[in-house]
Amino acid sequence: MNENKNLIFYQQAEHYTAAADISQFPHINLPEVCFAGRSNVGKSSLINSICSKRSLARTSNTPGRTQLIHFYNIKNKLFLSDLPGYGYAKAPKSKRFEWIKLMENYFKNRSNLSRVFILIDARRGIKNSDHELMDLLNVVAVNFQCILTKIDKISSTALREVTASTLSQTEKYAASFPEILQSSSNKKIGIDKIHECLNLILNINDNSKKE
Ligand SMILES: Nc1nc2c(ncn2[C@@H]2O[C@H](COP(=O)(O)OP(=O)(O)OP(=O)(O)O)[C@@H](O)[C@H]2O)c(=O)[nH]1
Ligand SMILES: [Mg+2]
Repeated sequence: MNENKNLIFYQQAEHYTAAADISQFPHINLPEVCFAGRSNVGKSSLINSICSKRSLARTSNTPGRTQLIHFYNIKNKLFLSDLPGYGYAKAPKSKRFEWIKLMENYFKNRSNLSRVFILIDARRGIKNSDHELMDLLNVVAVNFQCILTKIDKISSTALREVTASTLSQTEKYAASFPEILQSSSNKKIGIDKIHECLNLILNINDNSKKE
């Protein structure tokens, strides 16, 4: 698909439902990818950029804004899900426990999940809480790929360094993808590359249905 076709396709994303627990997860037989990461890393903004819709997913300056799992349906072909952020130091313990339970249920029960995108703030790099998620994904054998976000905020040298360090810290995980993506939702950088990754996931699923 060329980028124009991508834009037309991804723009047709619609909010499908939001889930506070496993009983509210939608039962669908479509490939799904999710966007995970620390609070405020830019998950909801990236979903808006991918779908070139300004306010499809709610974004905020306040960390921990997205507390439910939000599901987005793209033309009954692909689901995107926006996960609540983790690693917010001021979150009460009870909230953190709820988050862990929700995530475990999500990753263990979404058999249609094709890939987890773990968003990492390019200015900060990988944190312990990201490693905790990677450990969990490794155990449940769900593939993940890192996307460095907010790259408009750093120099090209710093971007090279954080990309290399992210790669070297994720290589040890069997479930990790060896390519680190980079994005800026503000400057619309890296979105076409993410479209191509999503298209590949769609094609793989289409072909496996034909076989
Ligand atoms: N400079 C810059 N700021 C960004 C970018 N992406 C997001 N932001 C800002 O970062 C803040 C958080 O963005 P969100 O998309 O709400 O982050 P989130 O990961 O969904 O946050 P939670 O739902 O709280 O976990 C907002 O103020 C955004 O405007 C980016 O690419 N560049
Ligand atoms: Mg959010």
